Amino acid sequence: MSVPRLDVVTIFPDYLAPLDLSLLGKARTGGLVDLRVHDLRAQTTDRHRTVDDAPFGGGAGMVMRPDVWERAIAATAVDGDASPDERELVVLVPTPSGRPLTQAFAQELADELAAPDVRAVIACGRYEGIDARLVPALRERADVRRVVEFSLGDFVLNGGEVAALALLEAVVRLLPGVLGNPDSVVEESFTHEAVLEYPVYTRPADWDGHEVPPVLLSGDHARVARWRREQSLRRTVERRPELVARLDGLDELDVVTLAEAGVVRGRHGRLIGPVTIRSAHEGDAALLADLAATTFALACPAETTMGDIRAHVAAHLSTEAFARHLADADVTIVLACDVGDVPLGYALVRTGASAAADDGAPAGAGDAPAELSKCYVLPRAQGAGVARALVAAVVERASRDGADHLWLGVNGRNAGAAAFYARAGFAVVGERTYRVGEVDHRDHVMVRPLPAGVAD
Ligand code: JB8
Repeated sequence: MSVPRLDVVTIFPDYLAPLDLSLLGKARTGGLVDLRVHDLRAQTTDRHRTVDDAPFGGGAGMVMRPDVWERAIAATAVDGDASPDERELVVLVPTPSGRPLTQAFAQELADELAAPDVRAVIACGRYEGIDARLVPALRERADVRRVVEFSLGDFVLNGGEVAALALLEAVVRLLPGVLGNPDSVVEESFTHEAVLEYPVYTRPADWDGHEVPPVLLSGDHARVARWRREQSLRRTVERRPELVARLDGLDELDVVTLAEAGVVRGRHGRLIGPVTIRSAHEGDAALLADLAATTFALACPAETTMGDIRAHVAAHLSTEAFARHLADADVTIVLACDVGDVPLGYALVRTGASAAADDGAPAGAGDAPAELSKCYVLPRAQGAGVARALVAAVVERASRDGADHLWLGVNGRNAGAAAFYARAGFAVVGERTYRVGEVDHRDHVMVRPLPAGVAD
């Protein structure tokens, strides 16, 4: 019977001494894993045992030689054993430019290594890294199954040894028979879905006045489970908001917990948030043109032709048009973005003379108009309060700029949008014509008063 096998090649074998300790040490002495460490320099051929050389093209530091590395990786198969190890190789190369190490990848490797025909070699570089020809050359070898360059995260180590230790610890504990209690694996962060773990406590219940949350002393298992779930979700929103969009299998209580933490569901059930509202800046013209073309097309009545939509987009929603808006002191654009700064919607408001001069500006609504010229949200983020947040941001900015009322035109066929604006405090005061390409559309004109602005 073959035992899962992993070899580490390094110029600092002593760096991997911790592999003798704790769970990994026990797994090795218990025969659950065959873990071997090799000195790269054993494969050098010169008197000085050289593993590196100067970089072609110049620059700081030294680069590891590919020939020594290839010999060292191949030599792991004939490491003092009676017969060479014929298993296919998964070569793992720690590098800051590799793909981030995840629980899913650790599990994939553990599954692969539990099979009898695969083994792994971890190639720990130092200096400026290994000659870039090594990885593609390894991929061409018949005994190499795959090569994965991986990273622990967005920080830089002095070499791959610590990353190798981390990977080994993550993988070996998942190998069959290594952990006494496989339940503890199943319950952990990242195993099923990407939520962070809840906080844990032990005795004393009152430690110098620092008390354990009372629910944990209640003995009510359902309440304890609920509280832990809430803590997991809240932590995830706060510390790893980028994981939130991937959550699924949420129950109603989860949805309430998330809403309290600022995360809501969009119309298609996607989780949205935390959404940030920011003023658009000069660099956003192209992004705005993209967003505007998509949202405008989707907001047109169904019979609007592609030709008319294209003509309107080219004339009014180009990158150049948005660049002009962004440079115009009378125009304010606010963007709603998700945690990755990916735009979800935008609003454009005009103040000053151009807001009063626009076709359709209502008479008699006040002295200082602001026009909500555009307010659009991508379908996937609709129903999540994003438009409400955009209107609130526009109201705040227009009042600060001294406007006393906000008006807009909304397509007469778009009852949903008109109802939304009614909920946001707008009332219909008239009609106007709005030309899209070659076609005149009837718009409702709506107005709402603005609160007196707070001058800064
Ligand atoms: C030279 O930060 B790291 C890392 C850094 C390294 C090498 C390998 C990995 C080799 N510097 O993951």
